[in-house]
Amino acid sequence: MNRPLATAGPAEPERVFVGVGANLGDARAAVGHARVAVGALPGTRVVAASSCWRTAPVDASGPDFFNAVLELRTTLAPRELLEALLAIEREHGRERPYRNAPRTLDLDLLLYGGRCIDEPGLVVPHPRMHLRAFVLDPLAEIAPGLAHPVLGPLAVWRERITDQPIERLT
Ligand code: PH2
Ligand code: MG
Ligand code: MG
Repeated sequence: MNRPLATAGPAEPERVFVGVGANLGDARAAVGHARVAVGALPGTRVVAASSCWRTAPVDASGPDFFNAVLELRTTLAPRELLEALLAIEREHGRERPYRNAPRTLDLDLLLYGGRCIDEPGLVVPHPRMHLRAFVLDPLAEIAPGLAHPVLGPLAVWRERITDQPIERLT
């Protein structure tokens, strides 16, 4: 009997959200380039992109960040998509000298449909997404009313955050 490969993607495209961040080099340009690069991945379309937001570092040092969120439809499996995002980061010169170091580009898999995944190197939903205004505000722009598959409506989590300066750029 033919069994599907463990790496096989979904037959129908999944609704996926990816967080984009950068605070090193031409960080604002990198956020725009990321949208193009993600949209060029096989089996993948960017169906919505938030504004670019300027945000103060959270649990990190260095310059302010530029952040955005992309909504995709993709037939890439979660692990395939993760590897592809890491490859785009590397193409943008991403280095990891220490945890939360300033970076030329960070692409985080936030939500993959309603799935919960907890594997080495691949945790979805992103474990801190509900605690970060730099994720929740861009996400609410393109997907108002969205609920986390375990933690519920994300707007409720956003209301609890009062100490993370963030500004939408036009
Ligand atoms: N990413 C982090 C840690 N802190 N702070 C802001 N403002 N934006 C980020 O993208 C960010 C952060 C870890 O990836
Ligand atoms: Mg990150
Ligand atoms: Mg990351």
